[in-house]
Amino acid sequence: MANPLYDNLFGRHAGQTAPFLHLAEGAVVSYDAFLRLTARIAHALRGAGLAPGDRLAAQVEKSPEALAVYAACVQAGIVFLPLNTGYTGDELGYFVGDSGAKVLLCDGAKMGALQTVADQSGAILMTLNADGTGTLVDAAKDLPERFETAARGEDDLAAFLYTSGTTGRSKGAMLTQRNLLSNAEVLVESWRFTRDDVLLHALPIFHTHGLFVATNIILLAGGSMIFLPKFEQDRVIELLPRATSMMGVPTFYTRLLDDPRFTRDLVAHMRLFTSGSAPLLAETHVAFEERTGHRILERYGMTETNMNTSNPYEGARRAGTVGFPLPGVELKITDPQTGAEVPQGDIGIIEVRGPNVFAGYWNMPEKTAEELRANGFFITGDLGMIDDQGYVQIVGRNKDLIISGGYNIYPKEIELLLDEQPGVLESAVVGVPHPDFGETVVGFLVPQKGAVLDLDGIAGAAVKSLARFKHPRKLIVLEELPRNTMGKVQKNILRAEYSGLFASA
Ligand code: MCA
Ligand code: AMP
Repeated sequence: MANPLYDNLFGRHAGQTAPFLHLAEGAVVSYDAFLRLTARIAHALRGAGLAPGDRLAAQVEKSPEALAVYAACVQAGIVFLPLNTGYTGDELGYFVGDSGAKVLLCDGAKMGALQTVADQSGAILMTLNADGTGTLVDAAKDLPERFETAARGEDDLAAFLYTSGTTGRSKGAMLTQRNLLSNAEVLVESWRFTRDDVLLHALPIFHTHGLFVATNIILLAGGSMIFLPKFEQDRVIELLPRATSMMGVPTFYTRLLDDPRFTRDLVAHMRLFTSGSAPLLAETHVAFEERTGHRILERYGMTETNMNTSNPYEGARRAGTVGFPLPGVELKITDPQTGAEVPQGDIGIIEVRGPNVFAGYWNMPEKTAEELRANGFFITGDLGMIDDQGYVQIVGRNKDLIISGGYNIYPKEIELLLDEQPGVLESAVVGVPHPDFGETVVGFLVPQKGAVLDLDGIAGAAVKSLARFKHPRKLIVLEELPRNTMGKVQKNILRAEYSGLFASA
């Protein structure tokens, strides 16, 4: 029976002994071994009561088994919901409850803390540890190595990815099989991936970039990945000579450029470096070319839309631009007030339409209607323009969003927490430039009249509730927040005034 995503990414490799994953110390997982593991896990998930359309939430470290859980979900028709390993129990409780996940898969070390989260939403708790052990793998151990692939159509849901919202409530972006497959097909073609490619994979696999862009491309092309648990500079430098291609967020490239071992010779054989998830500074692009002779290929995407635009594989990769709309993707720039298309060269909101664009936000029809027009165009919230040669440039954001090391942070979520703290009258959270993470979080606090703020206590409250990457790296007390005549907080003034805070961090 048909299941387009499984059949095209996974099923077609059945029986193939070619390498899929290269692990530490020379270990290799072949396609065949990976698919047999996948089938066993699919049986175990079915045995745990998961039927097609049910959700599985996973907060697990990167491992071949974790990737096989994704594959098993696709094969069994289960909606895969990967979660950042940094999320706290509080954050997780929302995702599991909102999505109605039937299974919460977590690291064994977190079991104690997460049992309550699972119980509160009636989910079954299963474990998968970084070393590939755990109750899920135990349950899968003796199960059959063939699984009858669940029949799914292109409009069926394959994954939920939660993205934070401007109101502080995260939204589950519903991604269909068509969204994922069409984008992978276009990217394989556009970036010329083949079975000869060996991708150095150092991204996390709980986001679009590492899971769908990197992994789905390699699966479709039949290539292999050097599968690192995370971006670890020494390992990356050591293994680059064995790779043909690498995908990264800008922080990967600035860190590599800071390393004298990262030389032209080291990467002379490489075919492709791509960058995305956050703006790549033009100066990084230029420095990278001067050092290596390679021009990084920058592309632009979103959780809700997968990849939208890309610089060309052949042709000029222009620093400071994200290239052209990908084949099948329509892109226009519109006036934020009227929604009308603006003349070429003018700045406005980037809107996109195509098979890559998601099916809406889970259980949030109003939010979906606000951002996804009836005519199929998605309002990205990014500000951009199309230059005279057709290249798209992102010039800013019409949404209050901070991107730190490729992770999105919505200030509202942090402000809500800061506002609740003893003695705080109000707060504002902004992103300021950071040499390593691109941007980082700074919290401004206005005390209630006569109150003296306990900044350590406030920082502690953030630690308890929010993932580490969202913690304000600095809390600053102000007498009042700058406001315009309409009373709106002028975050641009705070950003400008404190832009040098981490200049030499
Ligand atoms: C780790 N920390 C961070 C971040 N990562 N803080 C802020 N921002 C971050 N991104 C914390 C750590 O917990 C640690 O805390 C401290 O900062 C320094 O850690 P360090 O060891 O330097 O960090 P790291 O573990 O090396 O991680 C940095 C990283 C990682 C390699 C840049 O964040 C990463 O892999 N980012 C990629 C994100 C990504 O894949 N985004 C794609 C989203 P402490 O000091 O307390 O220990 S998908 C997307 O955006 C769209 C669709 C797209 O277009 O792709
Ligand atoms: P996410 O919600 O994690 O999928 O992040 C999507 C956001 O990341 C986009 O709306 C952009 O603001 C930003 N983004 C992704 N790629 C780029 C890029 N190449 N340049 C600038 N911003 C980017």
